Amino acid sequence: MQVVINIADDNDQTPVCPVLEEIPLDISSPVGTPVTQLTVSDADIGVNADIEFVSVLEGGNSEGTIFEINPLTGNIRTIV
Ligand SMILES: [Ca+2]
Repeated sequence: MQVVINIADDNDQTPVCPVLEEIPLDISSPVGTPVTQLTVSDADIGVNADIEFVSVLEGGNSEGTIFEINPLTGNIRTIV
């Protein structure tokens, strides 16, 4: 499965996310298995540098996804 990361920005400096390597994940992994943590930085100051992580499936909704991302930390884990 390929995961696409879109980065949106509301102000001056665009958030930066390093390129991720392929992450092997066993299809039989139990619910809650940690996958990775996204580490995004934003050169803006104060609240303009705040990052929010949101999981969205292609087509614009989040139903049916097999991952959950922590909106504050960027930690991704399996939910099925
Ligand atoms: Ca910014």
